[in-house]
Amino acid sequence: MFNKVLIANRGEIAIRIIRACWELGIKTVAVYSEADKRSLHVNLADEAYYIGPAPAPKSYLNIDAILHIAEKAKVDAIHPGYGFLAENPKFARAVKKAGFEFIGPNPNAIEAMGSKINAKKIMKKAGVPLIPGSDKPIEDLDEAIEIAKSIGFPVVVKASAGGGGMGMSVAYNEEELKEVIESAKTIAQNAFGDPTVFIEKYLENPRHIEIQLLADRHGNIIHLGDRECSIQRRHQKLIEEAPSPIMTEELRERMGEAAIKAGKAINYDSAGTVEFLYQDGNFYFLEMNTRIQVEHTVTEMITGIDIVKEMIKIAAGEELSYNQEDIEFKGHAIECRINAEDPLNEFVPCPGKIKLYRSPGGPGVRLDSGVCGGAEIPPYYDPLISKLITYGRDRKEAIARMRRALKEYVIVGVKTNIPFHRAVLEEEDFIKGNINTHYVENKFDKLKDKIYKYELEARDLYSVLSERVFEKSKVIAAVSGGLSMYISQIVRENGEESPIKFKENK
Ligand code: MV4
Repeated sequence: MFNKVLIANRGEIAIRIIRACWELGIKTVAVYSEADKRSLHVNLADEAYYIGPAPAPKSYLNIDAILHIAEKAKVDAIHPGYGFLAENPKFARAVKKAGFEFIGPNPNAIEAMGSKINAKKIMKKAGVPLIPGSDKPIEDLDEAIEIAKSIGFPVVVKASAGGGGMGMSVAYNEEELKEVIESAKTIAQNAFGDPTVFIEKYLENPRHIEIQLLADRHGNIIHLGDRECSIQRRHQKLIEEAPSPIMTEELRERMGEAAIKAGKAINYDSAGTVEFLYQDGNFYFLEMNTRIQVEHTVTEMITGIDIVKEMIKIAAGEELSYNQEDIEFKGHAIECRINAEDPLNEFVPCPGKIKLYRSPGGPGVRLDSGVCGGAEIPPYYDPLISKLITYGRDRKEAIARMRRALKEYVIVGVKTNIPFHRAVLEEEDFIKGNINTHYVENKFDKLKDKIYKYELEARDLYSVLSERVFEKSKVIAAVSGGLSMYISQIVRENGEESPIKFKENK
């Protein structure tokens, strides 16, 4: 096993990896940018080294700077986390070339899944179900029209170098297809430096369901079941759960088998995820993520397996210590991504200083947080503050615990999407499990009022907790928002006479 690991990432995932290392008796090395000098991951790690200015290209994407620290700190391996350099085959190769182990899959597997056309070709050969369409680049318009007619409109034109939703446009007829192809090529060239596009049947109301894989470097591969990831906005996932509300044992077996075929086809050898679109009883390969994912937590809760520890053990050359029959799925888990953003203002990021922080806890609650009170959410990176995960014996209990935990969670100083989550967790179709990838856009008008109500409650808390203003109207607003506990507590601390009478709770 490794003696020391460098974590080439920041925030909650850096902390998640530190925790896995500590449990395995491994020392940890953090790296940080100018913006993260006082971040929690730096504070927690056994050692921490500055790698450059705040913008990611100068720090967390700076391969030379990271390898220089790896040498200086004498680490054995590097974990890339997610985002940044996690799916960059050049980085994985450079890490190995410099003599360190890369805690992730072999670089060829990363590279093979980087091109979406190439991924489709491999999966077709492996017998993984694909969305009808071309597995070749679109050369000219006539060819595209021919394919579109044979699979039927609507169709979608996608960038081969894309992924995660970038460079996708839908056409409902021939005229639209003409316009879309040229613009898709231009967008693909500008965004990825590669104008290659391909065409697929457009599924109008799919669910996004993915399968977690674990594969070792000895040819063993298993799946850890499914996750439902349909609650997203502009390709940013907001809520994930395991299992999917529509999952049956039979469907999980079929999807798991398809995912294992996908993994075997590229000699996969780490934790990875195969994404599927599901519609009308059928599922289709979408893409494969060759990294640890944000939402791995919900799978950990229902399987009892520590996926990050497994990744590290696999990279150290260990064999998987269980096979498929040993994997049991128990209960239900939900994850809410807590972001510093303003849901009522187009979800714009809201970086800033957290003035007051109170984390939820209690039965069935897990909080993977990158912050503590006084922390700064920098404007340079994604605005994820933490991941709140609840577990229950069934979905109903997981939802009840999430609603309760969101109510306990206090973050003062930056706007957060907690009010959004509270609104969704009370919405009828979400509760019924009636969701697809369009849920947030379709339901937003219905959710607005409730988001606003919970924002007001949060705002009252702000005035009560941080300013300690006891203007009568504010206190009454706060009390009506259910905050009398805080007020009475602060009033007592300040030795002041409360402007209103509190009921004695006996
Ligand atoms: C699709 C699709 C419908 N039909 N492909 C978006 C992310 C990118 N990797 C693939 N995506 C989609 N591909 C066909 N043929 C709908 C989406 C899609 C989506 C997929 C997963 C999760 C959220 C999504 C949101 C919008 C569109």
